[in-house]
Amino acid sequence: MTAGESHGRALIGVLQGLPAGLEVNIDFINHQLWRRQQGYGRGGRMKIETDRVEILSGVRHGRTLGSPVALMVENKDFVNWQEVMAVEPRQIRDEKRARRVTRPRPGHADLAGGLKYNTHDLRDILERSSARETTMRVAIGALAKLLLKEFGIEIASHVTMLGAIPAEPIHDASWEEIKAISEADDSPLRCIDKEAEARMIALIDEAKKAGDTLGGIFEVVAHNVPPGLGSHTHWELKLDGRLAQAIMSIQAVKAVEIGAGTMVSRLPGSKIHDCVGYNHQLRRFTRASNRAGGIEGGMSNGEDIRVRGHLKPISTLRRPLESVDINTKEPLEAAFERSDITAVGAAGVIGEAVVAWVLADAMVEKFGGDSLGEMKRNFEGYLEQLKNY
Ligand code: EPS
Repeated sequence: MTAGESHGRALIGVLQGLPAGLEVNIDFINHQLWRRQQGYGRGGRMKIETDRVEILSGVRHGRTLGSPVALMVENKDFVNWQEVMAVEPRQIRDEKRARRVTRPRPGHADLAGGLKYNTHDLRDILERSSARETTMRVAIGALAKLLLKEFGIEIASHVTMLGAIPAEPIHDASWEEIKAISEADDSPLRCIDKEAEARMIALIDEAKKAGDTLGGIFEVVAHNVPPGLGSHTHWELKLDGRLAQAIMSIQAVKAVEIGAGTMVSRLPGSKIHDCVGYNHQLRRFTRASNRAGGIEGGMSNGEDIRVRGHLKPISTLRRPLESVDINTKEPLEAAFERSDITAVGAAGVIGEAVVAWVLADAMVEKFGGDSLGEMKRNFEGYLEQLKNY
């Protein structure tokens, strides 16, 4: 569960279900928060915020207790918004200082939310629909990553497209290449193809000049995932369905692909399915390719899980689009205060966090246990079962 408004006092998260005894490295969580704030094309807000997590419960002497973990990240910008975001009844008489929003941005939650929640100040909607909320999902995802690491599972991401500029090769990048670029903290967009990245940066600069915004595609890869997470037995247990929901829930994502994704409808079966082999030395099944993206029948199959999110351009444009004032119904340009040009670089880090959450959830579901030691015993027993299969 997460809570918090973009310019409110803080972002809050409560995470239930971690086993007791997991080592919690706060520097690791803060580093994930820092990674989310990077990426060429972010706006002025990122200069104000330096996100740092505070753990309020569920951890003692550096380890989880098995009780709910409560987390908080303060919004530094809150000091500039105390009146506008006050919990107390409205005190502001001056309409300008109240900073009401009445001109919905096409593409944003503003109008649909205003209609649904019956509010004539669209700030009531934008404050929570803002992608600022993903800060807490990254903090929680960092804890999920720490749990997964205990089982050798790693997660990385990279940018595969910005605007209409693709990185080559999109489908062939190896785990080692993706991990290296994902951990390259000085990389402006975490794109493996440096030539394409230079053109992406030039495109962002052009969009900035034009008062426009850009979308793109990020890919998240989970490595060393055991086969058998998720289940074919019921629709809501399917791992691909759970991952798709998690990725789609990231602000501005309009499409999700797994493995070969949209290619699967174009090619015959002989060109899509991953032929099965067996490595006698390692006592494990192998695949000649990974177009399934590590998932078959709603279950992990032991190959890398590869999932991509397609982002639309950010809906806050410095050169605003046509809209209508919700009170007067007169045509007026949409509202603009401040915006990023693109958040594709950050979205990959958020994608890692939500994938980590889904996988950690599936791991706890399969291997259970109140303590990390118990969960590990269950996991090792399962690995034995796989070897003897
Ligand atoms: C956002 C608008 C911008 C972004 C924000 C998401 O914030 P502001 O309105 O304060 O300029 O910077 O993203 C973050 C604050 C963040 O931490 O990612 C929006 O409307 O979604």
